[in-house]
Amino acid sequence: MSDITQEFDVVVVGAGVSGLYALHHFREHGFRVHVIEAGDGVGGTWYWNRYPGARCDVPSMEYSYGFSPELEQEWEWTEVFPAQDELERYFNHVADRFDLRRDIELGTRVTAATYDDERRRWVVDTDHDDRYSAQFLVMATGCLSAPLVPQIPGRESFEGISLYTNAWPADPPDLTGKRVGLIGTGSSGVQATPELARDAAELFVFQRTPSYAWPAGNKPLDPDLQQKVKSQYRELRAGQRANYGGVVGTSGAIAVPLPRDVAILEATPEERFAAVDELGWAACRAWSDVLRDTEANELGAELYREMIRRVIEDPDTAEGLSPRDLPIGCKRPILHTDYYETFNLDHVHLVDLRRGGIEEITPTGIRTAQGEFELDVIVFATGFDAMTGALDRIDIRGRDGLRLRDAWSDGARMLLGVQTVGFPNLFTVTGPGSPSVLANMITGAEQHVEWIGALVQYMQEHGYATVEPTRAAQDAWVEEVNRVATGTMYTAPSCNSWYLGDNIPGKARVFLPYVGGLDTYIEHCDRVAAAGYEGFAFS
Ligand code: N01
Repeated sequence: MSDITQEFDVVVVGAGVSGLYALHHFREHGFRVHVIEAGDGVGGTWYWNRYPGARCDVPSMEYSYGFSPELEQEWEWTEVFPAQDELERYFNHVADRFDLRRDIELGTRVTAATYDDERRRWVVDTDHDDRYSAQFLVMATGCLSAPLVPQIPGRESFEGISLYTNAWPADPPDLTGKRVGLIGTGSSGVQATPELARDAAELFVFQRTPSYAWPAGNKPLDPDLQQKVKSQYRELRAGQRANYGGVVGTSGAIAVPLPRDVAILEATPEERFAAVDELGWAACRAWSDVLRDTEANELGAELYREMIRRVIEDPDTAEGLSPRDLPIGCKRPILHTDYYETFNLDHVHLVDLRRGGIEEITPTGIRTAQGEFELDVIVFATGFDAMTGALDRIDIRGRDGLRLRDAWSDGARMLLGVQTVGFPNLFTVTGPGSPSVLANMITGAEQHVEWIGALVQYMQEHGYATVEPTRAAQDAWVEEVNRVATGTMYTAPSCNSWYLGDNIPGKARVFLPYVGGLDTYIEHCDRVAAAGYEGFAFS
């Protein structure tokens, strides 16, 4: 191996939500920490995904760090659901406030990480030809950070402007008066649609699978409410960790209320449609059985489609936007502002690809089986190689040269989403097998970083140099992750999603996040720690 440029205690990969806190936390505990970040700025998701309309679906007062009461008090949020620019400012403020920048290397990509068994340290290579060594490697690489570029024939032949929601330029081109095509109607495409429609002369939304999306009800944050929440932050933070999704529901911001204690299978058609009159978009989920039973789910979906028919003026467009053959709850609910209403504008057109798919991208637009669309701009909102993609793209080699990619060829296997067998002292924050994308990411990331920090401290106290899971404990946790996912709509046969790796050709179909709830997950973690990190082997 060539020469090591610098030695650290901890190398952290990524300066997003998790990486920033990992740096702060480990540094506070006396470690020499170095963070490597591919972007030219901090904030991770909120640095890259700066497409128009990008907004968080967790209330701002909850989608914020809880580790510093001073930070909580001094930062002023402006909206119930924070937009990308506000979040980017927040993470930059955190970086300055806690003097984090001096240990962050921006604009640098980690290319490889190799475990040196003799020295019991990780060797980390970057695309700047640096080679660092560290006892601990923390992969704070994010769950949705490896962009998926769709393999549509002719993509590179397009002579207009190609834009990607997950790598939106800081200085974007003016779309005023342009003919814009948007491919993808997941969260990113749904959020971007109304904003793109604002500027474009014509907007064509190419939809392969319609989404289930609910109005966010976003609004300016009431200053009195902000003060009230600030006075109760300790209880709020405790409540988040004792909550299934890590969201207590401040600011009146519950767009998708919890179900009532009534089964839709027992309701008459009149009662079902009366719920639409009363609850609008929330009606479809307002029943105790909709997320548990596929027949009930289909009745709920019909109420959702009824809302589409009520909002969308053109019946053909309404039918095109209507999800069929996939259950409500197959993915985390999408929150939007005016998505459906946008399709009532004369210059906005749905291209329902179920009626004829994309055949190729040409120099002048998109050719589908339904005809050709002349475009000046194509926006790709086509998603990510989720959960494992960012790790896969680094050549990670553990004990005996084992490649992480090979170890996970049949699906990611981790203990509690923090460690995997064969990769000592390598930790992931919100990795596969943790609640991650199914809960408040900041709450989850803080809990993970603190739990990993306590584990490392335990090692120091006991004179251990390395830690990794036992195979038996890892297998048992993977089984538990599968057990709680079975029977949910997330794993219904008709649900194809990135949670299962379905969007990546050849990726093993394995449900990646832990769906048992952040609260239950934290109980598991606490139990393991209290039992001397049961299931982890030290040397
Ligand atoms: O990506 P996606 P995303 N031809 O994978 C379509 C989080 N997030 O960036 O469904 C045509 O969900 C694809 O079609 P299909 C959130 O967790 C949160 O939107 O595969 N279409 C789909 O419609 C979310 O789940 C927020 O049939 C193609 C779309 O592209 C996750 O990020 C905001 C195609 C991809 O949807 C990912 O969301 C944004 C092709 N070749 C993101 N390839 C918040 O609100 C793909 N598609 C917090």
